[in-house]
Amino acid sequence: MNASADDLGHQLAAIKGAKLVKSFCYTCPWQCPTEILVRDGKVVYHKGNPASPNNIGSRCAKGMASSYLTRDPDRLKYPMLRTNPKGKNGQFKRISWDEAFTYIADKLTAIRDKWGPEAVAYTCHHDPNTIFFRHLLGDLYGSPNNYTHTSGCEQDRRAACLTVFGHVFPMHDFANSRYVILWGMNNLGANQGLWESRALIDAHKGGAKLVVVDPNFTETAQKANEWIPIRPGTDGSMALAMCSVIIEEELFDRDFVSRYCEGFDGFRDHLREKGYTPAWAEAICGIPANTIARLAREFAATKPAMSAIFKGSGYYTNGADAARACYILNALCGEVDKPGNLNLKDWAPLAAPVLIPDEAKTQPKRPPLHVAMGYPLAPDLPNARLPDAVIDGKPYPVKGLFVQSTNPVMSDPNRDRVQEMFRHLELGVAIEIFMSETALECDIVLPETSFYEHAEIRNGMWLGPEVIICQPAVAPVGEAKPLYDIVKGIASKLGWGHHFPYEKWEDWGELMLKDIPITLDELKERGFWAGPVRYNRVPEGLATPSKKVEIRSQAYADAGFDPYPIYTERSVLPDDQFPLQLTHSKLSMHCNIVTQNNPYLMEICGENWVEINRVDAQKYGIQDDTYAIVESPKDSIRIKAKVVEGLVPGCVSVRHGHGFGHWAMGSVAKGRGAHSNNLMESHTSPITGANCYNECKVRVRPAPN
Ligand SMILES: Nc1nc2c(c(=O)[nH]1)N[C@H]1C(S)=C(S)[C@@H](COP(=O)(O)OP(=O)(O)OC[C@H]3O[C@@H](n4cnc5c(=O)[nH]c(N)nc54)[C@H](O)[C@@H]3O)O[C@H]1N2
Ligand SMILES: Nc1nc2c(c(=O)[nH]1)N[C@H]1C(S)=C(S)[C@@H](COP(=O)(O)OP(=O)(O)OC[C@H]3O[C@@H](n4cnc5c(=O)[nH]c(N)nc54)[C@H](O)[C@@H]3O)O[C@H]1N2
Ligand code: SF4
Ligand SMILES: [Mo]
Repeated sequence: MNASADDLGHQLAAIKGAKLVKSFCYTCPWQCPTEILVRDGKVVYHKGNPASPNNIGSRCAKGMASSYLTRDPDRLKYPMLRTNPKGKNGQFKRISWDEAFTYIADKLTAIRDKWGPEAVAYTCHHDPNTIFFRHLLGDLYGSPNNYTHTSGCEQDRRAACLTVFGHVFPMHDFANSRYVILWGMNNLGANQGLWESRALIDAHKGGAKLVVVDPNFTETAQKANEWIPIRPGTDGSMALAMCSVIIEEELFDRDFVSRYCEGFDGFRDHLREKGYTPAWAEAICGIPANTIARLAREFAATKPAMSAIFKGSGYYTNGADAARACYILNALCGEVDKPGNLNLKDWAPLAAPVLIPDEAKTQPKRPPLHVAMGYPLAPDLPNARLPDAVIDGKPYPVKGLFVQSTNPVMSDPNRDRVQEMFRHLELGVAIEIFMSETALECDIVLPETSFYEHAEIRNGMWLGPEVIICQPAVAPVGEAKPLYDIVKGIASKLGWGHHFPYEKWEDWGELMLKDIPITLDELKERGFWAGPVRYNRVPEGLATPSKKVEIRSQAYADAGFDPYPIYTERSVLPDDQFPLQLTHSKLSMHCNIVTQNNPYLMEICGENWVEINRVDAQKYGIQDDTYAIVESPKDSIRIKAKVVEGLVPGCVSVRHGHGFGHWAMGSVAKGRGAHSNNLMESHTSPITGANCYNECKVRVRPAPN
């Protein structure tokens, strides 16, 4: 802990005559602990919490610009009810919260009576306080369909990590690593934890080798020792070939694989039978066989090492096994959960904020949607298949949908189909801070408070177990309510109000901390609780079915897939008509589609763009910094083009975040940039149900003036 830096917050508060509130940022999902200075009900300053090991006082530009949320005139202020028929852009009238709760409760009752509780689903991205909805819709109402957004994000990696290591979200102990391979992970552009970005830079400066496998010369690739410009959707071939080199040249950790891994011998035979050699992979991924073999040897010889993946290869239908192969590389070399490896972090044992007795719970009669849809290995709802349930009743009808902090009309593939989905609902509820494109498709829109206005207690995303707290720093905008009060309001109308007995947030806050060695008052004062960082959990037994690292997965076999990772070709390949592969990446100055109404960030980055290699640009007549038409068999967009050297020829990369012309979120965002998610169809990974945004072929031409 840095005591003098910690005092700075208090000193500043004293100077400014302000109140200091320890909280966290939720502009992106990595939740940096913060210190907010408030005077006369306004945020006058905010910074990272320097005592927290999570971000060590750092914040990024997106976080620093975020307090604009508390004064953005475009924020939703009142509950709104739709007044015009669906199929058109929604028109809404202001209603009271009481009317909103009654409306939702009546619809929920009608849907349950006619279709059963399984016909209501809940999805969110950021999951602030979602746990309250799980108690209401899951425990009491009886819907098994309480989901987050993972199929749009790291679904393949998550499924792979659960399968191989029995862990849902590993941390990256870059600080102690000597050799890091990042497969399509751009930590220095699309930051994940800021402590991870720092540790990656420090380790690299200290001599650790950094290899970035990515079709794009990303911010992280630019800092790396080696950039491996892989062809899109082919990582599985390269990773499997590296596994083969490590096994055939006997570079693996014999003791580790024999003690702690399931299926090593079978994997060796599998690689031989399939012929997964570097020469075979070269023809697929475009990386020379001797480079693949050299990287495999270096990786096996350097300790500690880490092969890490997030979602770079996850936007293709073959991404699931690519992620498994990337993780198995670690297992072969005995590089699991030791210092410098992927860390199978401990979670803080937070308790439930409300206590629902078993006799009050309703058991669903149908399996959760992802299982009924045929994706038993999916860690989360296959979002691109949700329209099938709503529009076509497959695998069973869904009639009610809550979307909280998620904007699937903008974020899921095939916008047409997502919009169509909302038009078939009997109850569409958006819980939002803006009148988003998705909110415009709903029946009822509820204004939620932002993370500056409500409380939350949750696990942090740091190496050790960590509890972080968000505290209300300023008054809600308009009549916006926190989720815990929205849930309580709906529950009361359904006769379940007594299960949500809290009068103030501290009442449930105390309950959540019952197994954590810190009181609520101490947590409010410090802003976080951090437990010890642990390593070497493999010998204790993992949370996989065999308790071992699973190179061979029986769960895969049971679901009808190969128990070992295989390479299959992705689904949509460029052709004469549409010769380019569409790929996506994030913008460093924005987070997804959350920040485009922020005038400070828009001044730095006012629109998104498509990157194209110089060779392709010349071929198709595209000039740097001019507008181009990117066209797929399904739709086309007009977007600013950037001509670059560092992108694998034959593909284009759209920076995701802006667009949809009449973008609904607010006056600053409106009409700026282009939205690419209607270019693709609703492709889904057959194993994990991941959204496959990059299964799309396109052509480009200069845009007419
Ligand atoms: N600044 C900023 N930070 C963010 C976000 C943001 O929008 N902006 N979003 C947050 C969120 S929700 C997330 S999930 C994370 C995302 O963090 P990252 O996953 O690191 O971010 P992306 O830019 O989506 O990176 C995907 C990369 O995969 C590459 N890629 C595409 N196809 C392939 C392939 O076939 N193989 C390989 N190896 N690479 C491929 C792309 O070129 C791109 O560089 O960032 C978080 N942080
Ligand atoms: N083409 C393409 N598509 C992508 C991606 C890509 O790289 N390319 N990235 C994918 C990834 S990694 C992800 S994670 C998903 C994310 O997609 P989504 O699940 O849609 O999540 P976000 O984009 O983070 O935010 C969605 C909404 O949350 C609202 N919001 C922000 N803060 C709050 C709050 O405190 N409360 C409430 N109620 N609402 C709030 C914002 O107004 C916004 O409308 O998109 C995916 N879609
Ligand atoms: S990394 Fe994410 S949570 Fe941290 S300051 Fe930036 S936007 Fe906020
Ligand atoms: Mo994400």
